[in-house]
Formats: sequence, C-alpha cells, structure tokens
Amino acid sequence: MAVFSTLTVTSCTEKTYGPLPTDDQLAWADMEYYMFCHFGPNTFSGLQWGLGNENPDIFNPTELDCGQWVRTAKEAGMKGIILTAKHHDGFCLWPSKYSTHTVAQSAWRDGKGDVVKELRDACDKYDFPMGVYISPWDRNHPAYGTEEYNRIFAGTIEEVHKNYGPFFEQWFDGANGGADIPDYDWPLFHKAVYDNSPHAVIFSDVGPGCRWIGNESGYAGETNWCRLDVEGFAPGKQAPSQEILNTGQSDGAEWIPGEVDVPIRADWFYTTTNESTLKSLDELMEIWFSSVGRGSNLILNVTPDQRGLIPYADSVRLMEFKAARDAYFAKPLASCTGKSRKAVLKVKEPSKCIVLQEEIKYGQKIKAFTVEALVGDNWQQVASGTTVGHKRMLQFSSPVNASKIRVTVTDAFAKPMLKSVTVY
Ligand code: FUL
Repeated sequence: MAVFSTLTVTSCTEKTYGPLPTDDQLAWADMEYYMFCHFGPNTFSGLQWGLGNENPDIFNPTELDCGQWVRTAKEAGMKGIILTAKHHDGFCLWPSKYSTHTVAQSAWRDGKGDVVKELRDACDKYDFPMGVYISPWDRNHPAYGTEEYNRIFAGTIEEVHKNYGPFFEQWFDGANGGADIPDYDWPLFHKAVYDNSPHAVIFSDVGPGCRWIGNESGYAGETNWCRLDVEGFAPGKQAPSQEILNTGQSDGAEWIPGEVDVPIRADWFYTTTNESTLKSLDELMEIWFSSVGRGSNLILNVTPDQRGLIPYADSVRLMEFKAARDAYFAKPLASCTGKSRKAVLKVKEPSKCIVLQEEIKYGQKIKAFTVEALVGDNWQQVASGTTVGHKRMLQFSSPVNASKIRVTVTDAFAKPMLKSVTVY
C-alpha cells in the first residue's frame, strides 16, 4: 500500500534558504574522510594528556617517516591528514620560537628534527592536503592563563601556518581539563589562521568553519543540520550542549557543519598496550554510515608508534575498511541527478542501500523524506529520514526486490534540490 505524507513543499520556490556554505566549506564537505595523527611525548610516556613537565628527550622516534603516514592515508581512501603539532602538554613538534618545550630541546636528531616540516614535505610530494591541530590549552607554557598568552598563542598559530601552510583545516580543541578557560582572544587566533591559510576551515565546538559533533564515538545525529547558533557560546565549557552539537539546529544562524572525530584505537595516542582496542571492520563500517552517511565529515585518528610509523595492524585495518567500502559501493544499480521533490529510479536487481545528496550550496532545506519501493503493483515504504545535507546513506533492513524505487521529499524549508540519488 502506498504511504504518503502531506507534501508541504509544492508552493516553495525560493532558491536559497538560510545561511549558505562558503566555497571553502563546500570543498571541505567533498573531502568527507581524512586522517588525524596524534603524535608527541605522549606516544612515549603512555599518557593521553601529558602534564607538560615531561623531559623533551622522551620524544625520540627511531624511524620517523611521514611519507609512510601520507601513503597510508592515501591508500586508505582518505583525502587529507591533520597532525597534532602541539597537544595539551605544550610540546611543539616544530622548533617554535614561542616555546622552550619543543623538538629543538629534545635529543631527537640532536635537536635538529622537525616533524611538521617532514609532514609538509611528504604532503607536497604526494600532493595531499594537510591540516594542523594546535591546542590552546598548554600545560607547559609559563604564560598560559595570562593576557600575554593570547599574543603568544596567536604568534604560534601564525608561525605554523606561515612556515608550513597553507592548511585545509585548523583544529582547535575545547578541552582544558575542567579548569576555567582563560579569556581566549578567538578573533585574534582566527586572524592568524586566515592571514596565512585563507582557505582553511576552522574546527572548534562552535566553528566557525565546522563544529565538533558532541561525542568521540563516531556518530552524528540522524537528524543533522549544518546550522548552529553560536552567539554567546565559545569552545570548551561555554559550548552548546553535546545534544545540540550532535544534531545542529534547524533554525541556526550560521553554516557550521559537523565533523565526527574518533580514534581507531580506544585512545588518541599510541600506547604499547592499546593495540587490542583496534576497532573492528564492522565497527568502522558502522561509523562510516553514522558519520559520512549522516552528512558529516569523518576524521579518523591513527596513532604513529614509537618508531614514528603507523603500526602494521592499524594500517591493515585501514586497508580492510577501504576494501569493504569499495565492495559495498561497487555497483550502483540506478542513479539520477538534479531532482526537486521526487525521484523515481528503475532497478533490476535487489538493492541494499540508498544514498542521497542535497544541493547544499543553496542551503540545507530538506526536513523529511520517504523511500518507497514498487514491489509487484504496490508501493511500500522501505525507509524514511529527516535531514539529507551533503550526503545521507540509508541501509535497507533487508534486500529490496523492486522494479522501481522512489524518493519523495515530504517536508522542506524551501524548494528542495536533490543533487543525486543512487541505489546500491
Ligand atoms: C580531545 C582531547 O582532549 C584529546 O586528547 C584529543 O586530542 C581529542 C581529539 O580531543 O578533546
């Protein structure tokens, strides 16, 4: 029996709705999947949040090869790589003039090593986009918590972006160990980024380029708006609730899409004992459908080990994950582009999944849609959803044996635009 919801969209003709993504945010959404690399003194101490008083000499990778990281990320189907240039312990993976707790103070390569440069060179060699994580929280810097630190931190950002940029993304972590967050000068920090990496998308709890998805388990909300209200909010303790970050806000004033950050092991940094926590292929596939499949980007953390190499087991798992996605999406059964509120596709074989994309350059408009299958002479609803955004993947609960599949947008803020619909 046919199931129809009331169509509330037929009279809407406006081409755009609400805040729109910038060209950089659109290009960023197309990247979908990239690598996070947490690397530093924690890799050697076994701590996840270094205290900042670690002897710099503990940082001593024996076989560092950033080319191996980049080749692994590329082979894994990732579209970029983001390095923790400075984590909360304050240790700088480049010889910063703003700190005395850096690779230059370590015995590694007699203080002449520079991980950020090495990754930059590898990214250039393999033509691979690079981004950086620079932690505002700094457990080492003597000026942390003073007004002076704002200028020091802005200088640090500028130094990294000027010498090793431009970057596709700047990651600002909201963590600060529960203590009161000092009065950070965010406009000054953002200026230091944009002056040197004009196309960078800035990540934080509140953007402005993209937002934290509210958890580190790998899932965006099933309803996931790219809009968020940030007036009066800030990264960290003053962030919007994790529930709001998970779903965005249908009426939010700014275009700030979600990014799902999740580690491939239980921890962000390598430890000698956490290999057993490597996520299974099934878990990674589930994360794929709950992140990219819900209109978010996925930044999957991989932990270079004490040699400075991505461990074998992690690398194998990444390749298995790539192969599983390739196999799953190997055979589109039918597809169409540029539809408004209804798309009908003829199919000849049983299908397992449908992938929708909304034309988000005009804003995010779709609020609800149904997927129906023509089985014999009957239309049966096989799936339904709320938001679409950059991409929405829906797996059918069992294979659908139908001659046609149709998607109907049943509710939208303005005239909807389905960029593509593909059945697998
Ligand atoms: C968190 C940090 O505290 C973790 O150490 C890690 O860097 C993760 C990506 O973000 O907030």
